[in-house]
Amino acid sequence: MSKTDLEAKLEAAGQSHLLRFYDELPKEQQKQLVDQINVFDMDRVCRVFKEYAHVKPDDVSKLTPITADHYASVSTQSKDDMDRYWQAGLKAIAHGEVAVIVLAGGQATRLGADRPKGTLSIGLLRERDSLLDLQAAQIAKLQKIAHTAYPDQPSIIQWFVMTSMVTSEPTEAHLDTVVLPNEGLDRKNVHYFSQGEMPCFTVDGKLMLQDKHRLATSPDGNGGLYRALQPLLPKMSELGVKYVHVYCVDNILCRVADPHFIGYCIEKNADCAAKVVEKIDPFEAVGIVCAVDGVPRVVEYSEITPELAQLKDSADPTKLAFRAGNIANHFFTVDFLKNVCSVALPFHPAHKKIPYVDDSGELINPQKPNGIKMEQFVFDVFLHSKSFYVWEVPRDLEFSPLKNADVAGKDCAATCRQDLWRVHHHYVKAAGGKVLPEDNPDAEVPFRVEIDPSLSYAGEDLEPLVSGKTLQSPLSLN
Ligand code: UD2
Repeated sequence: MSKTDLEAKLEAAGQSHLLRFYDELPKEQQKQLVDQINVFDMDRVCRVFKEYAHVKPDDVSKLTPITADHYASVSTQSKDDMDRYWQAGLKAIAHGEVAVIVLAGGQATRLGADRPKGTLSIGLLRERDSLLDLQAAQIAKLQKIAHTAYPDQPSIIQWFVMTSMVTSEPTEAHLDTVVLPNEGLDRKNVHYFSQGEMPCFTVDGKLMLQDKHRLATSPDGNGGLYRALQPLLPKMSELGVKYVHVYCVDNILCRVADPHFIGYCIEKNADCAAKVVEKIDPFEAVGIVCAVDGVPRVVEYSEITPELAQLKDSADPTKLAFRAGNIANHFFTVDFLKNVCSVALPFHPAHKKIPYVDDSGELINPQKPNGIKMEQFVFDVFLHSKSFYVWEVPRDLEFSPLKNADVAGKDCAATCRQDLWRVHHHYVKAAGGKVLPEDNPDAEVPFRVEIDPSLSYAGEDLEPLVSGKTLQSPLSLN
């Protein structure tokens, strides 16, 4: 596109300011700027801003909790139910019908790390202790469990890794050089793909420059999954995949390809499902899974009103009315994904601090939010579901996300470690073992107990190792 055509295009979109440094740029940078502007469909991104930048408050009068016939809690399932779900999930895994997608494109700004969350060492006893290491080890273990149960079946879980421009290189390098070779996964069953970017906007809708020759952009939200996944759906079908477990890279207690969850969804013939934990704190940073006129949706924590967040259940005032806490852990059938991957999802504005160059060309690092990022949310496809289900799990066993730096004191590497050690200590005790506390006064927690995923996926099969024994913390079972 010639410069004059570009000027006309930007003029029409009210974005001519993007070329204000153009004439002083070296040729190479002029080309970089033009190429980047051309990556975006200027009409689309400006239309997105106009339509979604100023969130209209939800009409919450019509919100209702998910009805009991589409909601199950692990705490109320019989052992037979759980075993039946486990077997159904394991059978699907054995037959190669289950894929997992890890959402790993987030910028992790709250964490302030210089590497993507999934690649960071969490500080566990285990030598390779990134979140992606643990997830790979779980996949390898589940494949082995499935193969033992169904020796004549492939028992391969295809792992799709969604990254973004900012996370793809370090994430893929970490997987290729450290994780896959050491956790026993075959690279050919791992598929990398990158989500899209969206430009950042000032509050009055002007695109921002982060350099004289570069637009300020951000990943387009975890709902960018669908646009990015669409080209991979034929491959998923060719591989025999029918069910997909989508999970966040940042939850250290995530049960990857959870056979209980998948088996429940298969038995209910769900096309779409959400794993939730009971929300206790009205202001916890989780969305709430609910419905409007019977149509499922999630109200995100960044968009819920204080009234709705604090509303008590009239049947039980000790509980929140809307307590199905979304943990961004979802089940989809491939058929459902084929239906929704081409659907235009809404965007959600996030007011953030966005570094930019001012009119003098100086880089400004703002101290308070100065711009808007436009993101799509992965759960905004729920309204297209014809058979939506919710599976509630115990928070203390399955949810401990890495969101913040340790200084925050919650949802950080320290709480992730402590929650994992607490859960694994619980597994050892449940299997009849006893662990003596650390005699080290400086120990972070009195019990550091780690069960390697290669030994046990979710605390099963530990009796032979620990029953009747007294073991000493720090304890690493592998
Ligand atoms: C997400 C959920 C929230 C709750 C919370 C629990 C959404 C929209 N919100 O909020 O309801 O479940 O998690 O921890 O799901 N990601 C991408 N690309 C992006 C942005 C995020 O892959 O463009 C990934 C990110 O790497 C992470 C996950 O999505 O694995 C959640 O992202 P987040 O931490 O930004 O979401 P959060 O905590 O605001």
